[in-house]
Amino acid sequence: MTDTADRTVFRTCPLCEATCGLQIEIVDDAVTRIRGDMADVFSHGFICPKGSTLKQLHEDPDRLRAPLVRRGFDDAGAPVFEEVGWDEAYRVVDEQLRAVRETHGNAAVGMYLGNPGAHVLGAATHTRHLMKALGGGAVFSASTVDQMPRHVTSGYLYGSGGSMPVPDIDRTDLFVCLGANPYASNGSICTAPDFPGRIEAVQERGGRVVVIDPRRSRTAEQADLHLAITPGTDAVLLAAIARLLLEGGHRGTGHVADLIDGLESIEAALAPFTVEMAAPATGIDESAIVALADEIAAAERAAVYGRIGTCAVEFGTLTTWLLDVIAILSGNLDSPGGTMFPEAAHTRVRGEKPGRPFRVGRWTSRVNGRPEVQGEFPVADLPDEILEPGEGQLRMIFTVAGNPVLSCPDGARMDEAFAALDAMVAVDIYLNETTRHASVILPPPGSLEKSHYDMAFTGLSVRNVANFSPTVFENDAPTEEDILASLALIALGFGPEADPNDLHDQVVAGLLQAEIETPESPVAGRDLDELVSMVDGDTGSERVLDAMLRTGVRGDGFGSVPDGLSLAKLRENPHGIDFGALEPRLPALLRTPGGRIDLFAGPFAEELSRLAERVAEWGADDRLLLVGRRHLKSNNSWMHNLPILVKGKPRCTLQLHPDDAADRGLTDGAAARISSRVGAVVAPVEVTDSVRPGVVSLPHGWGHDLPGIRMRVAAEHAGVNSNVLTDPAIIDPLSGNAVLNGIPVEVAPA
Ligand SMILES: Nc1nc2c(c(=O)[nH]1)N[C@H]1C(S)=C(S)[C@@H](COP(=O)(O)OP(=O)(O)OC[C@H]3O[C@@H](n4cnc5c(=O)[nH]c(N)nc54)[C@H](O)[C@@H]3O)O[C@H]1N2
Ligand SMILES: Nc1nc2c(c(=O)[nH]1)N[C@H]1C(S)=C(S)[C@@H](COP(=O)(O)OP(=O)(O)OC[C@H]3O[C@@H](n4cnc5c(=O)[nH]c(N)nc54)[C@H](O)[C@@H]3O)O[C@H]1N2
Ligand code: SF4
Ligand SMILES: [Mo]
Repeated sequence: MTDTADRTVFRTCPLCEATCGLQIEIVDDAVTRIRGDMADVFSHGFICPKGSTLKQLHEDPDRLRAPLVRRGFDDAGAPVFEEVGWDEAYRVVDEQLRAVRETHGNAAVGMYLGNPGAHVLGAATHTRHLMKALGGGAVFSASTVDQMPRHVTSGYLYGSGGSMPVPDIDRTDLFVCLGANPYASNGSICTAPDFPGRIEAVQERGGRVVVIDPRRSRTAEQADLHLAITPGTDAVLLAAIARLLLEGGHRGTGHVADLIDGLESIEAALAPFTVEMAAPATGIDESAIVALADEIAAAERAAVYGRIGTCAVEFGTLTTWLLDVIAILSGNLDSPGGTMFPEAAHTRVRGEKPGRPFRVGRWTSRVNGRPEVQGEFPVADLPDEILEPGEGQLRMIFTVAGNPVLSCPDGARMDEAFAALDAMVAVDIYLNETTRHASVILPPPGSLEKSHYDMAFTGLSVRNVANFSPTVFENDAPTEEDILASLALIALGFGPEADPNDLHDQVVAGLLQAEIETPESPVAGRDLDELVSMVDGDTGSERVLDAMLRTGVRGDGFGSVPDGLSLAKLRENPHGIDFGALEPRLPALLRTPGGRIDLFAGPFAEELSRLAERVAEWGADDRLLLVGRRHLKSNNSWMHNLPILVKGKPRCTLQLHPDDAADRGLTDGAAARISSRVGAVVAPVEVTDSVRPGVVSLPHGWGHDLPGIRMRVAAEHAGVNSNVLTDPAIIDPLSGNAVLNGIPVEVAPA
């Protein structure tokens, strides 16, 4: 603490998946300084330029602090909002929900859940209760513009969509990174604060880093080898590598090899994917493909990792499956330095237990007949579900921490759809491109006004760690979970005045009762009232967290496990607790019916055939292929209102290779019209050889020029919405994930 600070607090940054520890100094109830917490057990002082902006976010005059209710539209058609008290806001929600349900039924009320929901404790503990209370309507989330292929692959292979292997970056000798740029994103489905430092450490200890990306990203610049792949073709590359591994006699090693079924079919399924076929399809030389396969086979420990560029593509699930197949064949799954399964402290204690077969399509979507996946429909279909008339048409949507108008496919039609709703409730901190369509906006407290524990990312982390961040600035407004609980109680018919604490109490009791009834649980057979009376926490979600931690794999079992974990113990350790490097978890983790890993539990053989057929079509289209990119100072669509993050050169530019620019008569800075099957935008050109010829790149999350938003800084740095170009008709059929990369576009002078 500098001598002038009144107090210094430590907390985990909630903005991205890296979970960096922050040291925050406060004078007179204002943040004076934020820097990396040198004592944080995981991040050791690392911080990116966004970490310190929790101060600016907290102080942002545009951040909503009171509910807004729409009272009509002005002459220009922009919504007119009135600031109201919470009682009035809940009363309006109750009235509107009743009206929609009475006229159109429960199925007319849907939900969209956005990304920050995974970064907010109250949303992690309570969103599902709102979902259950709304009961019936279609659910959509940012998962189908992101990682749904990972869930589906894990569901088929390991019996649970939540069992996701992460690269053991700190112990690997070979890090192969496909379609991810951790120097900008700081990592995803791999929580590793200071990811760049961890990559450089691989090289410092004599290991190698290979990046496969159509762009020479910052991560690619750092790599020992960069292979500029044709967008959307990673599945072909990986299939060829898997085929080469099989040819070389690699069929897995150790405890995992003994668990694998389906090896006898895989050779035939991969037969079409010869190196000769893969090279022209991927744009990578035959010799480079063979060398990469050899390198993976020869490495003592190799971690082959893929992210957005491998998920948000037409063969996203197949690509993700192939990543795991390669890990299995090369003996790197569940093995130190390979890809491993983290174990969050709040994980339930259940022992080895076979499960039911993973299934999708238990119900299908109304308009396009798409299968449900993990209880959701593809968000690419959301506009159809709102705009197409008929029984079950969506008339009301609840959004929690989402901005689909900018973040999801066919942005223009998404916007049109939200405008067509009878009612919409947004739990959100800004009046933005999506929430401007809300009839009621309910703002949760800001990041420094709520406590924090990473429910999602402790389960995706390269070390097993836990940390808790108490609220920095107390206030009387409802917490995120209070809002979700109040909405759930309204949806259940208890009315707008119901006490959210009643729901919190029920959630805690329900969770503990399930533990009491589970023989393996550390609290099996205990008395419910006794346990409930012992639960600690100042808020609803803190109480749920304490109950989960104490009954979790490292828990104190409410007194039965000496030195075990609890919320109180996390409070005593403000820099976090490190439980060490990841440990092998197979077969105990498996929830497949036979307790084994069946490579063909899902329709992967059929999908390989479909891929082989599609490869023949590629190349016939000579349009440019659009991919995205992230910048360290952005966070999807919602942090462009902070001056410190948007100052400098405009970043929403179309990157175009010099050859492609010359062909089209485009020069640096010129305005280009980019058009796809579904839409067109105009953006300034940035001529650069960092993109492969034939590939153009435009970042997402921009387009803040829509009328009626209350984000004054963002509006001055509007940029264009790249998702106006995203075609909702093409999705990854196995997961419903949108295709955000490799979109065919025409580019011409504007
Ligand atoms: N600064 C910042 N950090 C973020 C975010 C942010 O918006 N800004 N968003 C967060 C979120 S929600 C997520 S999910 C993560 C995402 O984390 P990452 O996946 O690391 O995100 P990107 O930086 O978009 O990297 C994707 C890379 O894939 C490449 N690519 C595109 N198409 C293909 C392809 O077909 N094949 C291959 N091999 N590569 C391809 C792109 O050129 C790009 O470099 O980042 C998180 N962190
Ligand atoms: N073309 C293209 N499109 C993409 C991607 C891409 O790579 N390319 N990436 C995709 C990915 S990986 C993702 S995850 C999605 C993200 O999709 P979304 O989650 O729908 O979009 P965000 O831009 O993250 O918007 C987050 C919203 O949450 C609000 N918010 C912020 N903090 C809080 C909070 O504490 N509580 C609440 N209740 N609300 C809060 C913000 O105001 C904003 O409205 O975008 C996807 N879109
Ligand atoms: S890397 Fe992510 S978690 Fe770390 S300071 Fe930056 S935004 Fe926060
Ligand atoms: Mo994401």
